[in-house]
Formats: sequence, C-alpha cells, structure tokens
Amino acid sequence: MGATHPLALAPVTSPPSTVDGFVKEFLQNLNFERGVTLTSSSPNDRYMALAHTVRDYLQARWLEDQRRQREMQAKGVCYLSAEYLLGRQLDNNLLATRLTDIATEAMAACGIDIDDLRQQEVEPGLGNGGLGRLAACFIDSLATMSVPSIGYGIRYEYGIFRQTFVDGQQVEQPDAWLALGSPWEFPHPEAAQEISFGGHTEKYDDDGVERSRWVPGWNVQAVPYNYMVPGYHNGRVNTLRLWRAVATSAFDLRIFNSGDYEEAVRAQTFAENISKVLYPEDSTPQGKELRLQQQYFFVAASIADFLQHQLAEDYDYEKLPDRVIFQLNDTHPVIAVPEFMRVLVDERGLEWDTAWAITQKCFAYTCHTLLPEALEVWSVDLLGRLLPRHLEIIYRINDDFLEEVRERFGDDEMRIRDMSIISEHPDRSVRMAYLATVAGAKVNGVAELHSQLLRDKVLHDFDEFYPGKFTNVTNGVTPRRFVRLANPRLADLITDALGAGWTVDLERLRGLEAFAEDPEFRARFAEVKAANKRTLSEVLLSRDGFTVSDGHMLDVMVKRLHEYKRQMLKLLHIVTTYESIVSGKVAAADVVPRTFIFGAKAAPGYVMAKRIIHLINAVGSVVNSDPRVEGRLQVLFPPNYNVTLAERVIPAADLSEQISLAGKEASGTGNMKFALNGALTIGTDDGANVEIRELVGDDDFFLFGMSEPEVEALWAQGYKPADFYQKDPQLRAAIDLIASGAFSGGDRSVFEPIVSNLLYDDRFMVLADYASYIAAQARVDAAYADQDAWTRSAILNVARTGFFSSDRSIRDYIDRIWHTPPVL
Ligand code: 26Q
Repeated sequence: MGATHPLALAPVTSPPSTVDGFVKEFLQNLNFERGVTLTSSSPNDRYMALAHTVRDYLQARWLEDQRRQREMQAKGVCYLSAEYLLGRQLDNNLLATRLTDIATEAMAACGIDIDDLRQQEVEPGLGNGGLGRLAACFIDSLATMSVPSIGYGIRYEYGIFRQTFVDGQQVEQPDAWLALGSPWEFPHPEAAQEISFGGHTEKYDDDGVERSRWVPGWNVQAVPYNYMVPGYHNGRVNTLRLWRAVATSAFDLRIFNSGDYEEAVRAQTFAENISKVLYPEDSTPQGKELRLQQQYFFVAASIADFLQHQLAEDYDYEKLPDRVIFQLNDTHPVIAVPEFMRVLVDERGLEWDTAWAITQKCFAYTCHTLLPEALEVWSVDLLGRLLPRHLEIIYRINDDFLEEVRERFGDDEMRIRDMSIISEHPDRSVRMAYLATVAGAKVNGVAELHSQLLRDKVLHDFDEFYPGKFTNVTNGVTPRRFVRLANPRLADLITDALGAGWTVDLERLRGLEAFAEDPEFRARFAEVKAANKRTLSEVLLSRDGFTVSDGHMLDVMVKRLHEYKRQMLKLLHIVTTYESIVSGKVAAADVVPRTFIFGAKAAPGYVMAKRIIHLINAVGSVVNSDPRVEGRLQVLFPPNYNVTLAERVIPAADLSEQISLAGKEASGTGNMKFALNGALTIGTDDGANVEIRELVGDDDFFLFGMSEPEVEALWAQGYKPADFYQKDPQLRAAIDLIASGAFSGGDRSVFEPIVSNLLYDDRFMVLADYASYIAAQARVDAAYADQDAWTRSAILNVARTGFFSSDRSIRDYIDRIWHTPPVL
C-alpha cells in the first residue's frame, strides 16, 4: 500500500452508543438508504433503517474479525450445511450488541414502537426443521465462544414453503422472503466462484504418470452473500457465507452474440434455478438432479473460497489438517469429499495417497437419522452425467477401501457388498453416508442413544473396521435465542436469582434447584408461565383469530409432520378423551381442561402426512364446537409453524410432547427447548429424551412406551396392530369414532386410509404404545391438579437441563472432533 490515510487504520464506524447517536444514524439511514423522511416512511422503511443502523454497528468488528482469522492462521471450522433455519435476525443482533435498550428508546423518541418493526421482519426459513435449526444454533455458539469458523450454505431465493390451510388441508405457498429486501446480507459478486458441471473426463500423460482431467460441459457462477453472526456480548462477529447461483457472463455473452436472445435468457434461468428453492423434504429424499446440483454447487464454491481466501498462495497442503476441519452436516454436503480430492490431485498436482491422507483428516461427518429411507443415495447414472470426474474419484476411493477391507476380513463377499460405497440394488448408486464414513476423521451421532444405534446397527461394519472413529455429540440449542429472547420474563427471573452469567454458562441453571423449594420463587415462576400464555394467546388471536381458553393446561406438539414422530398417537389421546365425554363415560366437568397446540408442516409429496394434518384440523373443528365438551378441550393448529412462532409457543407450554417410536428420532432439539422453558415432558425413551430424563429425573418426566429393544423384539415376533385394537375397548372406541365419519361430516372414506394404515400397516407402532401413553397422560392430569407441585417440577426441569446448551455441544465437537481451541 502507498501513503495510508490515518482513517484507513481506524475502526470503520464509531458505534452509536447513545440514544441520540442512534436516532441520528437511524434518521440518516431513513434518508439516504431508503430515500424517505420519518413522516413519509412505511413500516418496512423503518424496519430497514433500524436494521441498517444495527448492522453498521457490527460492521467494524466484523471486518476486524475477518482480518484476524486470516492472519492468525489458527485452525478453524468450515461448517458445511445445505440448511440454516435462522429465524429473525433483528432481535438477536440487538441482544448480541447490547443495543436493545438504546434502540427501543431511540425508536420511542421517533414515535415508533420497536415491536411494530420487529413484526416487519420475514424470517429467513432456509431450512426444513431440526437439522437446519441446529446449524443456526451452532454458528451462534461458535461466534459466542470465539471459535474461528465460517458457515457455508445456500442462499435459497425461496425458503421452506408457507403453509396455509384450505378446508383443513395443507396448501403450500412460496416463501418470498426476499421480496422486500434483506438488510442483513452483503453480496460480493467480485468474489464469485465459477462452478462446473457435466462434460467428460480425459486421460493424459503427465511425465509418465497417467492422470485424469475433467472437461466440463457447462458452468455457473456462485456469488457469495455474507451474513454477520455476532457473538453474544463478546464483540466477535463471524461469517455465514451463502451462495447464490448466477449465469456466467462468458456463457451468456456467447449465446447473446450468436443472436439467440431467448436461448441466452433460458441459460440464465437454468443457472439461477440452482439456488432458487429449498427442497421441502426432511426425509425420504428423492434423487432429484437439481438437488445434486445444489449440493455440488455450494460445496465446490465453499472449498474454492476457503483455499483461495484463507490460505497463502504457496501453502503447504500437507499442513491443512492443522488449519481446517470441514464438518459435514449430514450427507447433503458429502460430494465435497471427491471435490476436495479433485482439487488436490487434478488442480494442485498432489499424489493420490498424499491427498487422500489429507482428506481423511480434514473432514468429519455428522449423521442425523436412523431411518433407512432417509439415507441419501445417488444413482451412478446421474452422478456420472453431472459430475463424471467425481464419480471416477468415488470409484477409486471405493476400490482402495474395499481392498483394505479384504486385507482385514478376507474375501467375505457378503461383507464387501454390505460395506461397499457403491450399492448394486435396486440400481447402481453411491451411498453417501458410507462415503462420508470412509472419508471422515470422525463420525458422530446427535444423542447418546442415536450414536450407539449407529455403531450397533446402521454403520456396524464400519465401527468394527475403524475403531475409535465413531463418537457422540449430543445436540444443544442456543440459550440466547431460546431463553433470553424467546422468554424474557423467565430470563429476568433467572438473572434475579442467579446473576447474569448463565446465558453463556448454562450449567449455572443448577442454582435454581434450591429456588424450587422457595414458595415465593414458585409463585413468581408460575406468574411468568401465566403471562407467557397470555402473550401467546394475543399472538394467536391476531395471527389466526384463535382465542386460547383461560386456565387450561397447554399441551404442545410442534415439529415436522412425520409418521415416526407419531402425531397420530397424540390425536388418539385427544379423540379418546373426547369420546369418553360424548359417550358419557366421563363427565366433562371431571376432565382436566387442556388446550392442545399442534404445529407441523408436511412435505408436499408426503400424502399420509397431509392426511394426518387434515384429520387434526377436522378433530379440532368438531371438538372445539361441541357443547358437550363444555369448553374443557381445545385443539388449535396455527398454520405455518416456524422459528418465530416457536419462540412464542415454547415459553407458554406446560407439557411437551416428545412421543416418537423408540429408536427413530435421532435426537430432537425441540424437546430441549421446552424443558429449558419450564415445560414437563411426556416422552418415549428416544433420542435426547433419554438424556433429558436422566438429568431431570423420573419424578419430573412422564416416560411411557416401549424401549428400543422392546420395539425390536415386538417386530421380531410379528407385530399385529389389529390385535391391540381388538383387545383395548378404549382404543377401539377412538378408532371407530374416526372411522365412523364423525370428523368428516359422516363421510367414512375421508380418513379411511389413516384407519387402515393404523390397523394393518402401523410401521411406527402407534397402537402398541397407545395404552401406555394414555396411562401416562392420566399421570399428567393427576400431577397438574397440584399446581404448586407442577411448578416445582417445571423449575427443576429448567435447573437440570443446562447441559443442552449448544455451547456445550460445540465444546464437545472441539474436544472430540475438531481440536480447534477458541481464539480469544
Ligand atoms: C435430503 C435429500 C433430498 C431432499 C431432502 C433431504 C433432507 C433434507 C433435510 C433430508 C433430511 C433433512 C433433515 C433432517 C433432520 O432435520 N433431521 C433431524 O436433525 C435434528 C438435528 O440433529 C435431530 O434433532 C432430529 O432428531 C433429526 O430428525
């Protein structure tokens, strides 16, 4: 650099640390960014100007941290995830920067209620559910703990669909989250990467060594959009870099110049389709070409970005394992493995074995499922067409791997077939989980039980082959968003009791155990819960026109709609209670009043899930309007459950429904959020429920249902759901009521497929666990009758679940997998 102006060395902005300063910047942003005055501004203008004001404040620290991370050359994490379910940004960024009070006062000084501006923000829903939300919690913890890291993903133009109900049935609307602009993103077209696809490979002679090169058929540009990820009260700002697909100008120009305007526009559309929309399936992936394009697009861009911008020109690649770990969030980014090999071998000229040794130290893989149908495979046909060189590399990896397997286990053909990365049935395809397992330095599950089942079942041969490779990191959730922001009343109560440090040291919640014995504290805790219910009630009234009944237990089941999660079991409990009232077996007055809240999106092509949504709505409309119920049961199903709604529902809940069939839910993270907000759990011995129960204790957790080994045993002996129906009059009455058409205006055909499915093809053993579930719900009713004892239990749930902070998860990743100490 030549003569340096003194300002070039100084922080870029002086932050507005006073209300006046904030007002001034806000008004300037209104004028110069939005081109309006305060009086002529729309709510969106004001939201945008406010967001810009907060953003500017973070900017200086951000630039500083980017420089530090480059210069320090400390080992860092590249988190590769196809999804980030971020939720709203404004409040989180205000909290992280301690600007909440100043901003609130500044807005008030301008005659604006900051709450009205909060409502303006459309949340970036760039994820389906648990996996995407986990990624969002992790980048929050990484920033808060000062771990050098960057999150890489896709900037979908349309996130998870907006769910509406028409006659009780799900109808999907596009999620145009960018329609009014996004103040939190910084596009960097100058830093675009060119990403290639298709074509063929050629062999060539490189000084007597035969090498392969890829001659691609077409390419697109990946343009990075940076998002700030502020740490909580530590002045750090990390980066989330999401890629957008844009047509390459060369490609464009060629066609334009040839005079084929329409073709050029088509090419543009084709390229931009890659980052157009998030696939709304959260299991049973279909082998769609566009999906593979998305996956390769973002990991190829991310690897190129990392190698170019984080490493010196003459970097010695053999030192890479001391510099970076690429964490694969499920199999979606696993094509990064052959891409990394291609870059090292084809582009940088490393020997295969050297490159492979580096690769095996630079990647680690997190598995998030146990369902066989959720394990991703790509047909060799498709892969070979889209990424021919990568397919070659995968074959070579597999050949070398199977060679090693033979050396160890002999020519055991069955085992070779079982362990091969290439499966031959039904069609030849690549098993991405196997590729990830072979390539990864470590493979982890997301809860103790899940990790154990991975080792014992799904990846058993690999565990035997690679001793020490498998480990567990139990999931966690960020206490900033899910306690501090979502539940400010509880946060204040905790801070009153324990002081302020708990937000970054959640195990301190243990200190609340003593307060559980203090009647005055219990009364305050109960008042927090009651106030949160009133707030939720207001939200649901203005959002959906629902009126939540006073004095009801709030019984909540919010999560994606999937048969294994068993929303049907919850529904059978509701129908059973309803049936017992209308048949006169129980007086309405003797029923503990409950409001059931559901929130759930179904994958658009998942027919059974959509039927179940329809049935929930149908039961709701009958139950809610039947005078015989005397208002003691209420079923509410607000559409479009998302992070924003979760932040309202969870703090208000009394009872958390975590009722998946044992051995099916990898972890769950909603379960943790509820416990931390003082809901009691009714749950199976599944996923992280197991650990929640261990920590909370049997007295304050409603366990029911078969254990995983019991599930296995019942399957093995031949499960006949109809037998359970025959033997249990209560169950029979509930199912008969559904079958009778009572919830479909007398039309028996509407829900017949659900009934048949339960009776003859109950894959997730709803009927087998029904009796146990109903019994557990009776224990819930009994416990709820003693409100003070319930509150005590709720406090103990909060006190004992500090373990589930995502800060602890990140610490475990650092200790067991990454070995990337915080850089303070
Ligand atoms: C794959 C290919 C094609 C289309 C879609 C997909 C796809 C997308 C998302 C497959 C799976 C997902 C998401 C899975 C998921 O959210 N799993 C959940 O992860 C949580 C975080 O670890 C766990 O708590 C949950 O138990 C697990 O279900």
